[in-house]
Amino acid sequence: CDAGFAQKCFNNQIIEELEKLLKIYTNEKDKGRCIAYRKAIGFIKSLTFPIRSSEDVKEMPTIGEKIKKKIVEIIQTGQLLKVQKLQGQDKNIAITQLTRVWGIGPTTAATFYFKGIKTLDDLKQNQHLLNKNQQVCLQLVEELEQRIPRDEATIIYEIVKRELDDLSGVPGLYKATACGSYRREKESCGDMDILITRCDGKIVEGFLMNLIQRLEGKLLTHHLTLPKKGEHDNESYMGIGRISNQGIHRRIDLKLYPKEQYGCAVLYFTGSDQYNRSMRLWAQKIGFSLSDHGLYPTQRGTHNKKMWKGEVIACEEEIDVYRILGLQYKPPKERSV
Ligand code: DCP
Ligand code: MG
Ligand code: MN
Repeated sequence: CDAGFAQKCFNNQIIEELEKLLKIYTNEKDKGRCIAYRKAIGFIKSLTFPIRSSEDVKEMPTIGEKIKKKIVEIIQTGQLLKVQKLQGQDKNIAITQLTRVWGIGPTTAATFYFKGIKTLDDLKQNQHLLNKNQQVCLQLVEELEQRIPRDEATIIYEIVKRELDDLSGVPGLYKATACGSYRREKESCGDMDILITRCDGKIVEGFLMNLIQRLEGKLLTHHLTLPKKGEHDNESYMGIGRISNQGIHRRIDLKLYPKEQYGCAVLYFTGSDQYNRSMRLWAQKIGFSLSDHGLYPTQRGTHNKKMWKGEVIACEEEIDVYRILGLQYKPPKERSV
């Protein structure tokens, strides 16, 4: 589990091994197994004692017989033969290699594999099959897969805030929040997820694009996706940047939300994804739907199908979401499970 997280984790070895299987089933888009494994992993993470014998596993709810057997195998042998077998398959080895490149997902990786492209070197020989972004990210793959130390992440955040204030001319008119693992107070981050809103509620079209242009040369080095024109109340950017010419290239996401959606957006991008999943389920249970774009009252019919969706409930801050959902506020640091 996470260092620095209040709750101790007693079954790391079991969780790690099951997560390896989950990863493979995710690549294979095996939805049924993914759901079963995610549930089981979530349950085991919540345990406050170490699993030591098959007796401990027997009575566990929401875990099926097959996964129970796997857990016993991990306690007895420290690993899963199934993981060894699947990880060793030619196709899975290739997918693991190819998906190291940002912009190459498991599906694209599988089509490359069937063309005989199995390694990063193979990709370099076949650049013509890659789009511009994939080419850039292939070039920078070793840099982009290094985690960002917290101090450097803070510098990136400060650079964005400074340009934001300079651009708007009124300090404090715009607010920026560094979300993701950074906000969960991790020691290092995979990327930067920075959210922005305008505090007086006004919407200025093209604002994010102006910010991006100012950040060129100061931070940003490559653009992956620019905000779309006409996306006036919600603009989104993905790119790459570094804090100096000697620095390591980092993945940076910037997103602009209207202030009545900001609480939901910050909540969503703070994560973790597992935490979001449980929050969404709770919202559904009590008649709401929750996403990064807002909290809505809903009515659902059979198969949980949405029958009716009401007006968005303004949530400028995370605390508004917690209050409306009748939940106690949880500090970001405790949301990593
Ligand atoms: N998110 C989600 N579901 C996804 C992807 C993302 O709920 N499929 C949310 C939760 C994540 C947040 O967005 O915490 C940011 O996504 P990241 O992939 O950047 O994840 P983290 O910032 O949590 O971790 P990392 O340190 O790897 O960037
Ligand atoms: Mg992140
Ligand atoms: Mn991100």
